[in-house]
Amino acid sequence: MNEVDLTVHLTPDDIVRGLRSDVRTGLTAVPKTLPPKWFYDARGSELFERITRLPEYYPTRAEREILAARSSEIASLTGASTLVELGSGSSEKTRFLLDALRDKGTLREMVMLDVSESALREAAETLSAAYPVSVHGVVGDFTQHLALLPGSAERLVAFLGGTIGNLVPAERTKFLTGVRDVLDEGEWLLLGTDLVKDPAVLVRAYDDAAGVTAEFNRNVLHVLNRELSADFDAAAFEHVALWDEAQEWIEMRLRATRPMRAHVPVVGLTVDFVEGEELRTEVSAKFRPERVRSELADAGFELREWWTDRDGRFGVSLSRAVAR
Ligand code: SAH
Ligand code: AVI
Repeated sequence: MNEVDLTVHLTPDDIVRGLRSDVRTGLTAVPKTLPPKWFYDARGSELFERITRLPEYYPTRAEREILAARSSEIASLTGASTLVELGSGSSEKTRFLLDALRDKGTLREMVMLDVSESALREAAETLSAAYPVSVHGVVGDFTQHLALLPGSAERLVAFLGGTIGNLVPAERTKFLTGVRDVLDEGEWLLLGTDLVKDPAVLVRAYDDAAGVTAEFNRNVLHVLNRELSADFDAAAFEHVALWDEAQEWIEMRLRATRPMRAHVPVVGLTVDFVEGEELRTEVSAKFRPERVRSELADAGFELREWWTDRDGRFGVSLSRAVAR
């Protein structure tokens, strides 16, 4: 096995500090909100992996179909020697890219960044055992730590799964500009984006019959209870997934089924919910191809290829960093 080196830009202390700050801001706001990155402790990462195998959750299968069909073309076009994956999770689909880059003979190193240390360690060890390249795992936040990523030209940054949709538009602009800033002209971005479609299909994907997404959603409250000694009664919140037609995003919320008071002693906060009150935990934006192209262009990327799965549910774009 090649060596796995792990760099930690988010220590457990940093994580608790960040969580405290987001809780203070989000749970005193009207309406209440929490950022989705707090879903992903070890249990949340496992629940997400279960989501990817649900019959209703098509994005993972659709993106896998595209990567299986196009990775060899991606390897030929980019000739990348460093593959950088952001929000890498299990990096399961990434193997198509790694296989193709290895077969081309260009691949030298893999850098993977995720906020979830457990998911990152497991994936880094698996990839390191399977590929003859150096694997660098970075525990970090892709909205904060892009400038600290290792890796040398020619780089291909992959941001898969549709995770860009979990950022609101202003965050997306900042994120894409941040990625552009760390790349040299001519380097590459491979971006997975879920596409606008029949709202019934979308809502089913975020409200599955087995209740796995509901458990994933409630997991954020378990994280608050553990990390901040809070006392949320997670079972008393019901999972809500709705389609926001105007914003073209799915919104996940947790709805209080009765009046509740929760304490978050670590931040000295008492949080009251009236019956039916909702806490927004995630947006998952769905895209039209023109929007992907224009957001990329605004950040300094030129779209070179656009692929969808056979059913047109999911899009993967390959774009190149250009002069700004
Ligand atoms: N790319 C994988 C996983 C998607 S799930 C796939 O396509 O299946 C989203 C991943 O992003 C999770 O592993 C989660 O831990 C990570 N993540 C979420 N917010 C993050 C952030 N702000 N910084 C870094 N990683 C983040
Ligand atoms: C990681 N991200 C792209 C997933 C999504 O579809 O927005 C997270 C998720 N939320 C509910 N199900 C899956």
